[in-house]
Amino acid sequence: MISKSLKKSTPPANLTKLPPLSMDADELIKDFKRYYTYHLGRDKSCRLLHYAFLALAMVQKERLMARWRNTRCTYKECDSRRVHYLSMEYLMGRALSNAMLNLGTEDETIKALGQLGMDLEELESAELDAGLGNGGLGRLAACFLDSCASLQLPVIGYGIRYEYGMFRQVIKKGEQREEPDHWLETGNPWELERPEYSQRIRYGGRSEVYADEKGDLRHRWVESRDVLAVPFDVPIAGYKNQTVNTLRLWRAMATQEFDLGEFNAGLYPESVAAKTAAEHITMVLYPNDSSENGKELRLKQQYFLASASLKDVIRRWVAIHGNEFSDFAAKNCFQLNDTHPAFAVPELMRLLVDIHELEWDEAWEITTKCMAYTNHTLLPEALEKWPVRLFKQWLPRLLDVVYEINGRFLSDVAAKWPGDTQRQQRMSVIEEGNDPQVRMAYLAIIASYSINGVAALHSKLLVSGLFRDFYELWPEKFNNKTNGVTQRRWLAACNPGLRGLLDKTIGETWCTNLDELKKLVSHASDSTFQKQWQQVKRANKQRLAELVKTECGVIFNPDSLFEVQVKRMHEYKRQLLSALHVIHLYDRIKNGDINDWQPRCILFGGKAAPGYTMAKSIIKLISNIAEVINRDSEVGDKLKIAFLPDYRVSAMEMICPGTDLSIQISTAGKEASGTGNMKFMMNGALTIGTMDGANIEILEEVGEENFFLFGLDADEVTKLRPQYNPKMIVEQDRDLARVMHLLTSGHFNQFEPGIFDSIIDSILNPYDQWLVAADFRAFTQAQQQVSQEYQDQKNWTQKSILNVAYSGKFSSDRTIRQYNEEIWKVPPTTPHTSIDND
Ligand code: 26Q
Repeated sequence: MISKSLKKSTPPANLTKLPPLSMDADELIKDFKRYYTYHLGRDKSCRLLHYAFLALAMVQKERLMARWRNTRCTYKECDSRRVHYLSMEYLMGRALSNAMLNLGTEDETIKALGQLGMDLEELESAELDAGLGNGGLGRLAACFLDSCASLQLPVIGYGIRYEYGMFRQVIKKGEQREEPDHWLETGNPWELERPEYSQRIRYGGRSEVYADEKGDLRHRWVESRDVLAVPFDVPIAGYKNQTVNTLRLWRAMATQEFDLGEFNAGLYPESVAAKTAAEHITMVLYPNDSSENGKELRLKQQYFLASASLKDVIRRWVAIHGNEFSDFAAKNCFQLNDTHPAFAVPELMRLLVDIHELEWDEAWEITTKCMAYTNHTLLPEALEKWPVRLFKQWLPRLLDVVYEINGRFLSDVAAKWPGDTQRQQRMSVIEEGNDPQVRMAYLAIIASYSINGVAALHSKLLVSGLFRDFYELWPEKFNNKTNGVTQRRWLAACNPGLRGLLDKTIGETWCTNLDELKKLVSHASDSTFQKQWQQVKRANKQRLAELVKTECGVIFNPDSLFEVQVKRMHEYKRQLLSALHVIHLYDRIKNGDINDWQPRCILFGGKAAPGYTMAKSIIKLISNIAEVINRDSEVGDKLKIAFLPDYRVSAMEMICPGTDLSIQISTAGKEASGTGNMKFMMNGALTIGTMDGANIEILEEVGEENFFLFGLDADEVTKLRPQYNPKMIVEQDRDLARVMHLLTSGHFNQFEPGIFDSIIDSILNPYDQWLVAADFRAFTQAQQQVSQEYQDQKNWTQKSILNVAYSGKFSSDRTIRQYNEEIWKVPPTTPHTSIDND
């Protein structure tokens, strides 16, 4: 087995030197052929593109290896302070084009493939997306890793290697079907298995008190059923800078006891079943992007990530420092990507106190100096809670630790606010009731030295709302870090046309300093430059139209306005408001109200959590509306609607370069930040949006004249709620009344009676949390303004240029610099280039 065959040995001296490989086309060809023929065993007759992709990926990965190793060795040598980014999700998408961009091997690779008679784009499209995430939070983690490597920061990502990533969405008869995403089936050329660093993870059993040799009372976790965590490393290359950081993904495997204990007893099927159960832990990503409470397997996954990662860090620590932990917090920081990895708090306490025998106070001092927590939601119902009973069943010793943390914390609260028992109850980590719950956010807050939101408004609302009591106790812990996205993937790689124009106009430095885009301001009204800009956009729209044609069978005319709303399906994001507007446009066409009509192609896309009925109904509604509109010859090119199936990272790479208008219309105060909004802006789309999340900061950067702002703001939303009367709004708005009439008359569900009743009810319900009807009028007016402005192409192009020019703030490089300056404080470290030994 693994452990026996991997006993430590000294590698022969000539294996420890890793000279960098040549990046020339000729060498690339040689290596490509070698992989294709000798490793993969294919020949010319093999028409499967996938093997050619695999060979090319391995050629690139080989070229990352020396840098990867040098980076690791340098961090070790310098004993650098490090950041451990803990996240249940990494939405990496494809890696090939990114690796080539960052290595700087693009041109030579294109040359090499040309000589082999192959097309790079075609090979790139053979790569499956690594879809190990749901949406914003997972993609943010991926952008952050890119920025950390590009800024040469010693940051390691820890996550889970799900066998099945985010489900594939298929649309059948307008409805979402989920299909499993077995992304590893065809092999993952990027990962490197590291069984030598496996860890044991405990579950179940019980917590026991015993007296140690000195007679001191200690705790231990006994009779547990253990599972192995095996790391798989993925290289994260910085942009042309020698740094290659690591994303370490854990896979669950059965321990050897599974074999020994039960096999010997002759219980073959039972033991195989037990083995499978252990390996189930990392089988599948939970496909909901707001918490699904109380699922046992999810709890096991979260603890698996936290425990394996901490043990890995402590393993490395002990190898250098032995059992001396006084410097641990100075050298280590854990950034918790939401509360999903918050089991790290009691787990670190357990490891320090039970295993490494530190005093509680000392361990707590360390823990509270190295934990930092990022919150990503304002929806109170999305704050994670775990039933105490599940905690007790699977993590018995951790529950003791949580009670101890809470007890000590509550006595501090009592000391500060004597007699305020209500406050103690409000702030307790344990929510009392028939089925008491552990409030994970409170646990994370109590243990963290930094707590941040992800956009200015979000951070402000956190301290005045959800976390107010904690802000009163520790105002200094709370801060904001407005999200960003990496311009390497979201501009340079996905929009080669615009990249070329930018390089030619303002030079290439924007790739590492996005503020350089400001230099575009002086070109914004130059008509020659505008023409070039329009040509780039036009070609990107053409590409997008081809995608829509193949995926949806709908013809988009690139001369019309391309309006796009792609994101997870969620009521607060209000795809429904867009749908109502579409119905309104259709109604106008049918009524001949088409003076100065601006033709539009409207693209929707996004996955609904499999159990989220309302979100699924909205997909069905959009599909049915599209059916009716697209086949109506009277509508023709004036309006086209498509729902793109299986929205994912690689789809967005085609979508955002070809978009004119980005739809960002969440109910104010609900979208923590949004990051799609930033990708669209960076690619020259104008935004129609509410005062929510990072929209506010986009508006601030680009100016009101270059943004279509509409709707209630967060304060107005709060004030309106108690007196909200959607029926009256409908009655008093002729257009909305007609839209509602079309819906209620069954115009979009002629042979499917009643299927949209729940949607109609939700709009008319005075308790509609998302206030869809309230913003209809303002949205329609802002859209009318869009149509008018689009008709003046010179004016629109200028605004498009200015949107890109002012998008510098939304680089994740800026975000990461702020995390580093204000929270992490790790020095950038340049890898040595000629290290011999590990
Ligand atoms: C929790 C428990 C059990 C099962 C699932 C979950 C779960 C999984 C994913 C809860 C939440 C998520 C994802 C949340 C998310 O993506 N939030 C988004 O984060 C972005 C990055 O900060 C923001 O831009 C978005 O505004 C926010 O919605």
